[in-house]
Amino acid sequence: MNTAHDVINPATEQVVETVRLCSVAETDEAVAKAVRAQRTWAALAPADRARLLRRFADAVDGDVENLARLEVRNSGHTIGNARGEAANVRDVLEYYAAAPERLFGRQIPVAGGIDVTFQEPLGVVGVIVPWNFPMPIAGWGFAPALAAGNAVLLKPAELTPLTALRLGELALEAGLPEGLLQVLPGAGPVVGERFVTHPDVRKVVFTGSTRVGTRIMAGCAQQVKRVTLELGGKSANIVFADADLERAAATAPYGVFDNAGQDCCARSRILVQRSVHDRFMELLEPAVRGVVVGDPNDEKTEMGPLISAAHREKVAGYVPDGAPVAFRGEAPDGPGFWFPPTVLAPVEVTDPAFTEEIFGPVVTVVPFDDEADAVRIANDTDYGLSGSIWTRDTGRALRVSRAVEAGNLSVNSHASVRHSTPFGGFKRSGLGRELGPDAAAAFTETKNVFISTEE
Ligand code: TXE
Repeated sequence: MNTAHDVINPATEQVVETVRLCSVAETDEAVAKAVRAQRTWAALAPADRARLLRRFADAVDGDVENLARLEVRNSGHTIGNARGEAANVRDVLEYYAAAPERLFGRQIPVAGGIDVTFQEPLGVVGVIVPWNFPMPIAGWGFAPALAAGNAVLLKPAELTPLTALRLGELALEAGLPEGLLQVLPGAGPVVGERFVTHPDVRKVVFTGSTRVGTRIMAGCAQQVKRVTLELGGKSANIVFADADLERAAATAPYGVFDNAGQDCCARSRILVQRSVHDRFMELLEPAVRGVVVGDPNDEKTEMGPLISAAHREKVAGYVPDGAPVAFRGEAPDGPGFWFPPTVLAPVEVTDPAFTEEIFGPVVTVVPFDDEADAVRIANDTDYGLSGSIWTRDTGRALRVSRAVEAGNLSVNSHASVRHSTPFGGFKRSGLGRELGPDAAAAFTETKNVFISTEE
C-alpha cells in the first residue's frame, strides 16, 4: 500500500511538496533493476566509470545553488550550510571518481604458482539516510559504493526526500546507467527494512538512531549481510586551563549549535577545567547570545529551526521548567519549529541532558579537575563519535586524543568531517568507517585466486 507524505518546510510549517512513498513491491522491482544495472556498470572499463562519476560531480557542481535552495525548504538548513552540503556531495564524488582505477589487488608470493587478489564489487547496496544531513550522508554512501562497481538504492528520511530525489535526477542527466542509483522515498520499516531482508541487497549502510541501527544490525546478521552503521553521539568539548580561552569560548557554540544541534558530532558536553570555569562561562555567554537564529534563506542566519514539531517537543523535554538554564539565545516567534540555543549549567553528570543525545541546540557544561578526570568524564558514555580538545600543550593534546574513546577528534578545532579522512564511531556510535582512502574498498569483497605454474 502506497501512502503520500507531505514534506513540510520547518521554517514556515508550509507544505513544500507531496511525495509518494514506495511499497515493498516497488522496492523489490528497484532491486531487480539495480541488479541488471550493476552488471552493466561493473562491465565498463574502470576509466569509463571514473569519467561518469566525474560527470556526476560536474552535474552536482552546476546545481549547487538549486540544491541548496531546495535543502533550505526540505530541511530548514541555513543557505550557507546547504551550499556547503551540496558542494560536499560534489567533492565526495570527485574524490571517489579516482577509485575505479585505483582499487588495487595484490600479488602475494606463494609456492607453486601465482597468487593474486581482486577487489570485487558487492552488487547492490542499500543506503538509508537520516533527515539531519540529507545530501552529504547520501553522498558518503553512494559515491564510494558506485566507484567500487556497485549499484545503489538510496532511501532518504521520510521528512526530507527532496534533495535526494534531485541528486538521483542529476545522476541520470550525467549519463549514469538507468537503475544504477535509484532514490526510493519510503517509510523506514517498509523500504529500509526491505533492504535488510532482501537477499540481493548485499550491504546496508545506515545512518540514524542507535535504536534502529541495532535492529538493522540484528536483521543483517540473519543473512551475514555487510553493514556499516553511523549512529548517535554525545561528544565532549574538553577545555583545559592553558587553552586559548577566548577562541575556545567563541567557537563552542558552532561546535554544538550548528544545524541547530541536529548533528551526530555535536559537542553537547562542554568539560571545562575548574580553575578557568567561571571565566569560560563569562566568555561563552555573549557567544551564545550572539548566535543569529532565524530565516534560513537570510545569508546572515547561523541557526535555523528544528526539523519538526515532534522533534522540538523531544528537545524541549530536556529543558523542563526549573531546568538550570545558565543563559540562552533568541529564537523567532510565529510559525517554524524554533528553539533557542540553550546552555545548561550546573548539571550533574547523571542528568539525562548530560548523558543522552538531545539532537537539538542544548549544551551542558561541567567542570573537571585534571587530565585524568577529563578523560574519565569524556569516556563515561556509551557513545564514541567525536570530540574536541582545547589546549596549547601538544603532549597533552596527543595524550588526551589517544585516551578519549571516539573515532573523530579535533584539537583546537571542532571540524570532524573531511571527505578525504575516515569518519565513524567507537562503541555504540557505529561500526565501520565512511569517507577517506578506505571507504571504496569497504564496498568490495576481496577475492583470492591462485594460478598454478606447475608443469
Ligand atoms: O531516526 P531513525 P529518527 C538520532 C537523534 C534523533 C533520533 C531519532 O538522537 O533524535 O536518532 O531520529 C530509517 N528499518 N539520530 O527517528 O528512525 C528512517 O526512515 C530500516 C542520529 O529520525 O533512526 C530514516 O531514513 N530503516 C543520527 C533513518 O532510518 C529504518 C541521525 C533514520 O531514522 C527503520 C538521525 C527500520 N525499521 C537521528 N526505521 C545521526 N547519526 O546523525 C527507521 N528507518
